[in-house]
Amino acid sequence: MKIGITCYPTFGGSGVVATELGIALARMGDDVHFISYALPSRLGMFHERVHFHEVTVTSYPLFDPYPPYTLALATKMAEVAAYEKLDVLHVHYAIPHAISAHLAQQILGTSALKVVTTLHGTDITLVGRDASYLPITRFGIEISDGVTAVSQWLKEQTAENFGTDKPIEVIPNFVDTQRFRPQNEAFRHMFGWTDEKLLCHVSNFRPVKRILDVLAVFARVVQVIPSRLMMVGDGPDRSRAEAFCREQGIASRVFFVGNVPNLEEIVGAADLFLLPSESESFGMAALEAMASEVPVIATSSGGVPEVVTDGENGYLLPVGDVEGMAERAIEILSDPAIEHRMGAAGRAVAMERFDVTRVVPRYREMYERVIAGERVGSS
Ligand code: GMT
Repeated sequence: MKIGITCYPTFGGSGVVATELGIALARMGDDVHFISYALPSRLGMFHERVHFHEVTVTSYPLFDPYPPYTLALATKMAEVAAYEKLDVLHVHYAIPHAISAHLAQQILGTSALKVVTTLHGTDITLVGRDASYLPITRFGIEISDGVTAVSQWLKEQTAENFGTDKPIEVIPNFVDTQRFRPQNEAFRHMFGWTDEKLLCHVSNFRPVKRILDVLAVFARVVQVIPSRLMMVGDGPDRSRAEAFCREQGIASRVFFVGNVPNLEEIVGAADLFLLPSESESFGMAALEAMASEVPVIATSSGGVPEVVTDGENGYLLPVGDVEGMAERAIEILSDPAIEHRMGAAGRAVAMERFDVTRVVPRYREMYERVIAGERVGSS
C-alpha cells in the first residue's frame, strides 16, 4: 500500500504517533510518504520505504504575517499523491491537515485518494472548540473518509463538542515494547546514581501538562526519599519551572534535559513517572513509562484511565492534588515490592493491549476498508 502521512513534525504526541506509525508500516512492507514542513523529530533513521516531502511556503509581502501553509500543504499533498500514486492520506491532528487533504482530493478531482483523519486531543478539546476553528474542524471531520480517535473518551468528546454523528473508530496509541523496556543499569551507572530514586516527567511543557505540579510533588518526595527528577522535553512553561525549582531549593536535584534522543534510556531507568495533566486524551508518555516497567502517577483526566489502572500499574488522582500524588509517590518509592509489582503490571498491559504489532495492523485494516468504500467506525 502507498500511504501519505501528514503531522506536526515537532515534539508533540500526535507527531510522535504519526512518525512511529509510518516507521512501523514501512517495516511491515508499505511505502510511506511523510508530507510536512520539516522532518518529523522522531524520524531519525533512514528506511528505504520511508520518504519525506517538505512543504515550502513561498513568502510574499502580501502574505505577511500569515503565509498560507494550509494551501501549500494541499498543493504538496496533491502533487505527491499524483506522482507516488498514493492510496490513502492519513492526517494526524484535524486542523488544518484534514482540510488540506480534502483540498488535495478536490485538486486531483478524484475520490480515489482516500483521507483518514486521526484526532489526538487538543485538536478537539482546546483548539477545535475555539469559535474561530469549530466549524472548520467539524467540516474536516465530516468530509474525511475515515476518522479515528486515540481513546473512547476523545471519541465521546468529539461527538459532544461538535454535535457530529460521524462514525469514529477508536484506535489507541501504541508503543514499541522492544525499545521501551527496563534499562536501569546502563543509564544509572552513567550518572553514578545507583543509590537514589529517580522520578521522571516527559512532555512539551505546555500549561495543560501542569509541570509545576510535577515539581511540587517532587519537592515533597525529596524531603522523605533521597531522589532526583528528570524533566524531559521543553516548552513554554520551562522558565517558570526552573524559577520554581530555585525558589524551592530543589534545583540541584532536578534535571531539565530537553528533547533527548535517548528517551527510552531515561524513562527506562526511572522508578516513577509523573503525569499530572489538566487534560490528556491518551497519555502517550505514560504508556512509554508503563512499557518500561515504571509505575505511573497521573491525573484521572480524559482518556488516561483507559491506559493507567488505579492501584494496579500506578495511581490516578484528581487534577491539582499534589499532596495526594506525593503521598502515593512516597508509598511506591519506599517499598520495592510495590514498585516492582506496579511496574511489571504496567509492562504486561503495554504488551498485551498497546504493543505496536497489535495496534498498527488495525490502522492498515482501516485503510483497506476505506479504500474499498466500506463504512468505518461506529457512531
Ligand atoms: O497537546 C499535546 O500535549 C500534544 C498533543 C498532540 O496532539 O501533539 O498530544 C495529544 O496527542 C497524544 C498522542 O495521541 C496523546 O497521547 C496526548 O494525550 C494528547 N494530549 C492532550 O490531550 C493534551
